[in-house]
Amino acid sequence: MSTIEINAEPEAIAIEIAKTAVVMIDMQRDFLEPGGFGESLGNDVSLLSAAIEPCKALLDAARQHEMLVIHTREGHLPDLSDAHKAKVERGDPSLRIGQLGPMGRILIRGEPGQDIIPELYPQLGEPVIDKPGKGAFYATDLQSILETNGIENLIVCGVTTEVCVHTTVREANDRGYRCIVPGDCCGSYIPEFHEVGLRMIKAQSGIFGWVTDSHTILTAMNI
Ligand code: TIU
Repeated sequence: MSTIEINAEPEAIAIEIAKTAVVMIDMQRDFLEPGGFGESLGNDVSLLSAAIEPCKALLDAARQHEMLVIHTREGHLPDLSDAHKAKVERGDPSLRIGQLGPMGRILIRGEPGQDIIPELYPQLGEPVIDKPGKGAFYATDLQSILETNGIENLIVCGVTTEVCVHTTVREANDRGYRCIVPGDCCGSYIPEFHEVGLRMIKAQSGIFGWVTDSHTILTAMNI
């Protein structure tokens, strides 16, 4: 049973590797590549690419340590029966969820754009959770997967910092999980929100969790 200590803010945290999962939030083509949902909302998607290499390094280390790795994908059923009207109705009508774009129907399960980017593609056996909401716990099996695997701590990476990463960290916090967020493994279309989002997690004695970076985690893992 190996325990590591990760230097973090507001303070270092000791975690048992076997009780810790890496959760990759929504590293999908729809958010990171041109022509997808992220761009349809008026964003510069190139701002998210800096997170890819740190995520890859962390994924490699987690796999080497046989940690549980979980991937999530935001997306909806082809008939949109799991998409609230209030969500679908936003943005340019020709570019909304379910409309046809260069990577298939925007944010629809099974379409090329909804899949995870090739650089961070899941390996066989790693759970991939399709989620209709911003949080990874809402209307998914995430909690039961974590419970089945005896997980107590989450290393939460992905995009975007202030939307799906933050919502998931808040949901996880209320369910009793310790959340560690490596800031360089996250990204936002709005750099200011990325910075403030991280500050919000670690403020007030770590009100939602701990903030660190990928190098510090890799060092703690002796990689
Ligand atoms: N995955 C995720 O964060 N979904 C979003 O819609 N994010 C935005 O920042 N728009």
